[in-house]
Amino acid sequence: MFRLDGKVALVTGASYGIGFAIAKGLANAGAKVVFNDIKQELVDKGIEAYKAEGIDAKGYVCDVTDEAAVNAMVAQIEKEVGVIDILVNNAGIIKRIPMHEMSVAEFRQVIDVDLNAPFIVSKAVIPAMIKKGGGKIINICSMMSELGRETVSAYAAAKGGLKMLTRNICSEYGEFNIQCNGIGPGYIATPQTAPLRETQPDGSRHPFDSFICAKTPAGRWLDPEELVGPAVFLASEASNAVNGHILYVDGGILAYIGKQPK
Ligand code: NAP
Ligand code: GCO
Repeated sequence: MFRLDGKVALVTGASYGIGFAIAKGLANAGAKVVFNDIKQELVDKGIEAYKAEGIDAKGYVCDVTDEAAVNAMVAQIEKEVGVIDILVNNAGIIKRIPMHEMSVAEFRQVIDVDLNAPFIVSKAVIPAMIKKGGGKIINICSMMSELGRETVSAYAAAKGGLKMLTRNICSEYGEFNIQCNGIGPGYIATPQTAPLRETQPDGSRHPFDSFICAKTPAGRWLDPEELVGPAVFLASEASNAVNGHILYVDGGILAYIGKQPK
């Protein structure tokens, strides 16, 4: 029941990072994977990276905030590959700026990519999923779907909204056998979090690096590959009775008060 043979899976923003790891995992479970990125050079690099893993993925250049481009990409995928059975809304950005210093334009940009885009892409794939008799939508949420922290006001607002968009798609389309769930990763070692792990000029660890390890029971950053099992589960028929759920893959961060400083 964890196999995805015969299914078409679209993972947005999946040239690298979490999206790439999840797409690879879905492919290894049998899915035909398609992905998009903003830049052709990244799509090309992504295709090479998938090929190096023995995966024949199809890549499309598309900015997920551009509704016309998304609709055109989905139509092209349906024509060239098939109806999208599994959508992973992964593409996302973050801006780490104190709220009182963040411009409205910067706030809007994060909301656009992290919240409006999952709406746009989900809206584009749902009609064909209904016609086909069902589908799976997986939204990549965050610790910030539950918690706030300094400098990430736009991101937390977007990811909190994405949690509720997930629940609303579940509510509105469950009757059409569409399951919409979220994955809430903890702190994952990817380019997005690289600035939080940089070695300091004096050779010490970034303060945030030490902080997150103290907040994670296992005392470490998580790897993108550790999201693959949860993603395959939520993409497969094994989760047909799971709907509107945010599966936190955080190593226990949300359950833990944090390690007492020595
Ligand atoms: P990442 O390394 O920054 O990768 C993000 C991907 O999204 C990139 O391929 C990026 O492409 C693409 N993207 C950004 N804006 C796009 C747009 N408008 N249209 C199409 N593609 C776009 O981030 P990540 O760490 O893999 O994170 C992936 C997702 O997981 C995000 O939603 C993030 O919020 C979420 N997340 C990350 C963590 C973590 O600790 N890393 C934890 C929880 C949740 P470009 O390079 O062309 O911009
Ligand atoms: C940050 C991090 C986090 C992670 C992730 C945690 O600056 O706090 O980037 O936001 O990306 O979302 O779940």
